[in-house]
Amino acid sequence: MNASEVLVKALENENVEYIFGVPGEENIDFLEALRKSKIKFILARHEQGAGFMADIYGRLTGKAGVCLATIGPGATNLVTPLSDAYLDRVPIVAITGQADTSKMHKESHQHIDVVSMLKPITKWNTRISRPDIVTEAVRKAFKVAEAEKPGGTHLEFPENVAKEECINEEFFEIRKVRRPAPDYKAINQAIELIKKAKKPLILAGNGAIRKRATKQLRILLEKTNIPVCNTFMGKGAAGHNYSHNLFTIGLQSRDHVTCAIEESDLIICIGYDIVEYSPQFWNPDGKKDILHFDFDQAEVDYWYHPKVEVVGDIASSLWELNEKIDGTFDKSRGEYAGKYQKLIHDDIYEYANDNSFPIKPQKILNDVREVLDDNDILISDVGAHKMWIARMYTAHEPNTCLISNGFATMGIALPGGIAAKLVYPDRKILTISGDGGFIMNSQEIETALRLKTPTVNMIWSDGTYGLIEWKQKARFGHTFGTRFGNPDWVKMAESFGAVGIRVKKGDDLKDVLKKAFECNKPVVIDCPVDYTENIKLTERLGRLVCPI
Ligand SMILES: Cc1ncc(C[n+]2csc(CCOP(=O)(O)OP(=O)(O)O)c2C)c(N)n1
Repeated sequence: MNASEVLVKALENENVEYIFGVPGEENIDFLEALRKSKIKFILARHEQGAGFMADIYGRLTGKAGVCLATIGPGATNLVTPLSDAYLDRVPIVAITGQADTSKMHKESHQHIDVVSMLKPITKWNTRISRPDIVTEAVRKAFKVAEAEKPGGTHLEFPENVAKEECINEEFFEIRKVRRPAPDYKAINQAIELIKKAKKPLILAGNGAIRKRATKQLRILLEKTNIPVCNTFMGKGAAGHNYSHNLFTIGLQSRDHVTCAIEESDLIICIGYDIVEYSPQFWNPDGKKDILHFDFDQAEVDYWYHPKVEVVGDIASSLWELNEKIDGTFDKSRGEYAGKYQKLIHDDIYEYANDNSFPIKPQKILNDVREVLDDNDILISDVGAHKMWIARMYTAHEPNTCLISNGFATMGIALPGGIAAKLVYPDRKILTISGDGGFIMNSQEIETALRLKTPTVNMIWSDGTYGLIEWKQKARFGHTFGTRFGNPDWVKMAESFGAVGIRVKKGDDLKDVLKKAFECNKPVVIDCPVDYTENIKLTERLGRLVCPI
């Protein structure tokens, strides 16, 4: 076999199902080997689209999503998805072509130093400089990408190496590595802190929905009745019906859930990543008692200085905690959260029957929630709509509301939806984007059509970069540099061969959504949104007096 064939076999050995990518001259040997493989090559229309597909695949499966690009401009287009994987802790492996190794010491067509370029945004990367290191490099790329905390890795595959004969065709047996369990002293200290607290509160982050942590978290909640809130990326960690669920924290302004934090005397952070939402917002004087459960030690941060750190596999840590918490635990200590839960609940359903047009964000999300089942998947893009989705959309299960919130990149939703449909063909997949973010990767509508992945893609159209206007209005009282024109979304969808639907009335949306999911084709829904609600929310929350 040549090195390309060995690389493909090594990827098969890792149980890779899909490679998302855009080819180039420098990887035609690899493609030729891939042609004969059972791995499906998903041709994307932009490397960024391919990278985001790999990203959502990684989030949903816990297995590294694989993306492919060529030398130079192909590789640079992967910078955004790899950065997203880096800060959102998503396992992906990127493979890029490269010039002949005999040309790397001098100026050469399309050659830039891609390994150096991607180093700061990957957990590990290397050049496959000789055919006989392929199998080791591939095993390491997957092992590192999938280990906690997950992230991206990158393999550069120069075109001359790709054709060379390979003498090493030994493939690794994939062996599971157990994650370390926590130190028993740390668990005992954690129990002491929890027992002493009068008003404990759990903050569940991104790590609380990975590696089976959710199951143990839910047992803990049942045993203790401790109130829980989650970050954008921790949505679904606690069930919607949990009696002390305070839902999502993360809008930077004051909110009902931050009042609960203010009242609480112990914040139990589970898989919380400060990259997602700075502790400065919820612990402004740095005085809160914090208990940290995570795969890694806590970052050093003035506003996040835990009293105790329980470091190790989160599911094991919570399991140990659950084993040691007995029937004497006073379950009434969560009752203080009831008043906040009512306020949050009232907010979520305030406009459930509002038929005004353009439609209020709250009403859109009520309708979406009614149409989607518990296990269906909503993927959010980034913008004002993301803030509303995070605050108002109630997720019942982990990984059913996906939000890029560490890197927070626009353009992820539409390509991400395609990957979600490949992973879960029987679930309804809805993406919601702003009109700014949607157009950034709208070329992937063609990919969805070609693959026959019938996702429904809703655009909240307002002709502006809504989130930026929201921030400008709050800070300066006016807007600048944010307005743009839109194509006719319905005609655009139709020109691709997809279905385009425009929402025309406030009471139309539920039917439109139901019809869209029955089409069995990719659908684009143009939904005019009433973003006057944005600044109203900021002002209302600004006036909020905590009922402590
Ligand atoms: C790739 C990228 N570019 C720029 C930004 C900064 N940004 C964050 S939200 C936003 C506006 C999004 O506008 P739109 O997609 O129309 O959604 P809306 O806010 O109107 O809901 C911008 C420009 C970003 N997060 N990602």
